[in-house]
Amino acid sequence: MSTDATTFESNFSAESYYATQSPPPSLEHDVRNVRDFVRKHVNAGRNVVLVTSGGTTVPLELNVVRFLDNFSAGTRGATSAEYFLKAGYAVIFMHRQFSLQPFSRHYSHSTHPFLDFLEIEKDDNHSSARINVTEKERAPLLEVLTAYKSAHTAGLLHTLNFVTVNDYLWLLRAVSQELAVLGRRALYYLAAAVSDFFLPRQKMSEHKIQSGKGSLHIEMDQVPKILKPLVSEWTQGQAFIVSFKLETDPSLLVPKARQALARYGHQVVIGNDLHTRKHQVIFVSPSPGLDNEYVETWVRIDPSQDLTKEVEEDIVAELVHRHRAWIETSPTS
Ligand code: PAZ
Repeated sequence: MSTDATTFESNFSAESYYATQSPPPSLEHDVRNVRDFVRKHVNAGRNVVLVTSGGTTVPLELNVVRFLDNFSAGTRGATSAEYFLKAGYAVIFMHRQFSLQPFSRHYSHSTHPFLDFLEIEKDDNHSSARINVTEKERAPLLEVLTAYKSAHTAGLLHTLNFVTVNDYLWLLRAVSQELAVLGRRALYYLAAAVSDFFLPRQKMSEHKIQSGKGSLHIEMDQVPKILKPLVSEWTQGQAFIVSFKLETDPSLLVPKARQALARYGHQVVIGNDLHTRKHQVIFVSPSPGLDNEYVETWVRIDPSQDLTKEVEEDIVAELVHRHRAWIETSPTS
């Protein structure tokens, strides 16, 4: 570990985080592209959603060999992005590099490899060959491909990627500053699984941590709670903000969601349990006009009834409805 580790201030506010941790090298370039995307959709009068998706890593070394990671595959974010596009939103899809993406998620290399549904048709003298899609796969592929091409042709989907929790924090702040021009028409759908702990660069070993000295002790710092400045400073209380809360003990979902709403003052926390997250979630939101009162609504699907139904379809439909109401209650609308 570096020598100034003992003297380094380690209780991070959002402000001290950004003052001491370095931005990713691609930040300026990413922000310019987001600005162009946002400008185009502001001019078109379209609502824009920022979907964050996938897990962040926590590097243990500056020349990174080892890092901590989490389970998230990015299914929630990638699936939801498709439903937001269907609902007419322009989507900024900010995702963990190599995690699932809208449209291509249907052809994941591990669960549905595309080579398995292509077939080779040789001509009679075997001098040339054509590639066909198998009969069974043709209709679903056509549907996915049509939606994909139409989103891209219309410039409705912009993707950005992150790897580390540091990349994520810098990108989120920068993107939110670009989205501020949308006021109430911006929706935040924060489905990424973001690490709660990290190792500040001032405490990291420059080179690969060496073995041979017995067990390894690493003390991590808490990642600052950036929902607070996101809600009150970066979006100035205008945007409709939805955060997710994952737990493995289902009895914690509602109290933790309420606590987050009371602390950060945003609109919705969607609670989900690790094992049932693909079939049910709970929406927790402040009760209108009543301090410290909350409304809880379950959104559930029954996979035994319909294997193709995705819970994200109902989550997004409910949020689109709430976001519309939020825009309509604007003092200037
Ligand atoms: O990416 P995935 O579909 O495998 O999982 C989605 C999820 C559980 C990461 C997401 O729904 C969520 O709860 N995100 C926030 C996690 C948290 O920081 O509590």
